[in-house]
Amino acid sequence: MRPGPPGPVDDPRGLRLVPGFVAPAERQAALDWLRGVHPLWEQRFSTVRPLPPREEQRPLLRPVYWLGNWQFACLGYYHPPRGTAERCVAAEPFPAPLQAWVARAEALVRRSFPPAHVPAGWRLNTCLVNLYGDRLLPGGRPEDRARVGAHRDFEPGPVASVSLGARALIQFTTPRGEVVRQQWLEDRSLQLFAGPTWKDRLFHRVQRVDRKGPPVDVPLAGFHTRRVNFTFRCVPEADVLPLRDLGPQARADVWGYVQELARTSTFWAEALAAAADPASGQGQHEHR
Ligand SMILES: O=C(O)CCC(=O)C(=O)O
Repeated sequence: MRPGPPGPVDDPRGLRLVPGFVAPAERQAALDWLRGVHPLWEQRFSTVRPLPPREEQRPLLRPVYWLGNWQFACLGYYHPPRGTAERCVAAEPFPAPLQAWVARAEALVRRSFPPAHVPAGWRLNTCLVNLYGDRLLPGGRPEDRARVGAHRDFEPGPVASVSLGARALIQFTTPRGEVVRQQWLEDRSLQLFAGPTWKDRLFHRVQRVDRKGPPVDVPLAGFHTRRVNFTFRCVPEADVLPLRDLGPQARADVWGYVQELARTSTFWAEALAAAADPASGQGQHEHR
């Protein structure tokens, strides 16, 4: 495969780009919702146990927010077949504007791709909200953080990715790093990818995000956002645990983050209270 031109792509083997998928009023409603939550700037590894060999602690490139279940970086993300236990912590449900996208995206997936690409029980029950932009260094100098390295998404079945704000250049690459397709993800677009070629064999990465584009007004301390991406995936329900059911190690790893979330989220405040309740027999960990 050779690099393709930027622009709409329809490949029945598992790639579909839908410009204008999000209506302007939905865009506004999604950004209004985002302004009311508290994205986290996670550390890549646990802050309460030794680092893995040859790794250095580092913050993620960007603030994130998860819905459906939260895959804390320090728990190692969802990575079947072996990395499924204690990776996904039950999180807030999707707000109304995102529910509407999910219903339409699921229907489009079933219309666009072969049934073999859609596992039994597949539904988009998980969303990673990525904020792309500049970290503001002391003195206000911006440091561009708007990229994602090459990776695969390991959740089973198709992935649906909604973009708001400045356009991003996404590239699909072979395991050896050759670019086989690149395309711009514009404001209000949807990208679907699925199947053995586009989702399972190829990697994808965000190479850069334009400096100019339709603004996304999401005020965050120390960060200037110019693009928001909502990546919807499917995690089997059996692999999603309420906070209170995490074992002591995983609970200690995420406790500080959950305390931070609980300051502005009723869902997380209740999860924290349920997990900290001595009647649950698990006690409380204060460590951050
Ligand atoms: O921002 C994007 O368009 C892609 C995000 C992504 O690759 C991911 O969240 O796994």
